[in-house]
Amino acid sequence: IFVDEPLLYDTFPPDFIWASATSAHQIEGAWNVDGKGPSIWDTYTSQPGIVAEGATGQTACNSYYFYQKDVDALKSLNVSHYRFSISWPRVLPNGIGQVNQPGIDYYKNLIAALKVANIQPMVTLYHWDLPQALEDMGGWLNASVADWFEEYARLCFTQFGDDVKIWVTLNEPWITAWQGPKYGPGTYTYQAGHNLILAHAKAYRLYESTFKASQQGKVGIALNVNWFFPGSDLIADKDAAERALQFMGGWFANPIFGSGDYPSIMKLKIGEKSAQQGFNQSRLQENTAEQKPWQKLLVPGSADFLGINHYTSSLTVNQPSNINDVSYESDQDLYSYYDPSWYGSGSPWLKITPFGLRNLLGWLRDKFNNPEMIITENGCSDTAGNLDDMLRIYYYKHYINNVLKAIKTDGVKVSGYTAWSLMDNFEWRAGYNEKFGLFNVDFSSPELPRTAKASARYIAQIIHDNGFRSDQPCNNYPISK
Ligand code: PNW
Repeated sequence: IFVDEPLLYDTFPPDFIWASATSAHQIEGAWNVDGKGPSIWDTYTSQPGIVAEGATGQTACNSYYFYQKDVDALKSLNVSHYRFSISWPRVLPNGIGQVNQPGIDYYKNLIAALKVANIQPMVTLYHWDLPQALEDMGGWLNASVADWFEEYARLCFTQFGDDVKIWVTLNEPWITAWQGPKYGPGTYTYQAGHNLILAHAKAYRLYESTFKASQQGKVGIALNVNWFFPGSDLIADKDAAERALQFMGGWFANPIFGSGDYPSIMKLKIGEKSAQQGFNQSRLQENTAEQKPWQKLLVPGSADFLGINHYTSSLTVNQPSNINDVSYESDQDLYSYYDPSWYGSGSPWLKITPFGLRNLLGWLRDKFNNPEMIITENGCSDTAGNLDDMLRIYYYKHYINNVLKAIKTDGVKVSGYTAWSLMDNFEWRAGYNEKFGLFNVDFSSPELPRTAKASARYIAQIIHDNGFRSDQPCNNYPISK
């Protein structure tokens, strides 16, 4: 299972979506100009000792001013789409209420520049930069957050919906609920998850009722799901790998794309543990009266496509945890690790396991009735940012080929692929040390020039060919200026 089969030389379906991606906080800079309100990441990075080397997103790639450079870079990739995100506090400085016109203008200008380049926008509403004003009111734990998000979504659909035909409501709610601002062990995590699902569903239903007929777009959500191989052939370890998938992907996918409820294994595990731990109801908060309306009406079927952010795999074994440890991790009773033979990357959590993506796509096809899927992120980091990035070419070659096999051999409905990222950028807590770009950004120069890496040329060729030609060696993308 750890060895790649030979490459499949074939093409993707016609009209396949080819994209590259960024997010607002990771590239825009201009964090406090033209009326933008602060986001939780502006606050977070201003505290010492949080982000590597005290890095911030205050300037980043300065795309607020240099967006034309981004469009030029995208053009050279031959992409049909650009996945970017809107900064909620740039258009609504307080999260709700007063609209910031310069923020609206910025995204209108970006969309206009894309139009000139014949590139379609694929727009994420929320890529982690919550307005600080909303965080001050409890953020994703406040029961009103779904209504705040709906108001923000309404503004974006109204302002940009004539030009945007693919919307992603939330990027990786799993991160927001669990890893982002740690909302507390094992209870707040699920409460935030619950509110995130509601927020997504409200935005979807708003689009469906008010905008879809005239704007004719699609609305989905981007879930990050790793692949988990069983660490052995023992039934207990196979069950543990399945459990890991359900806790990571099923948590959000099952309410939206599946039964409408949380995965039964989550209900069972969290329910049992909560009882043993003395809680008077499950920390997952399922089956409460207040939850019923969304289960029945709002959430099931609230997406036109399933966005998948996928990077890596791990091996998983069953491992009962200490019952006194109240946490999302411990609820799963498992242990995950990496096979030492897997190639690494610039990020400790990212091992190069292209075969995992094909397994994951098959699993999602089976669990969620073969939904339309778009790979909304896939990519690889290094720390050097070198232009002759053979590792990234290897990564893209094999991951994209596994997507092709999933479509052509396994009958999975994948309608698009998005490379993360267009350019080196602010990689959250890793600062500028972990570089995912197809384009290098020289952060020491005030002009922040974007320079194509070899992988940019490789991807441009794949997109040009709409797949893999047999006469296409992977070492044929020299650095030329
Ligand atoms: C994504 N995992 O997060 C984010 O959407 C991007 O903003 C980010 O720059 C990119 O990955 C690279 O880190 C991830 O658990 C979160 O494997 C979690 C995982 C992968 C990616």
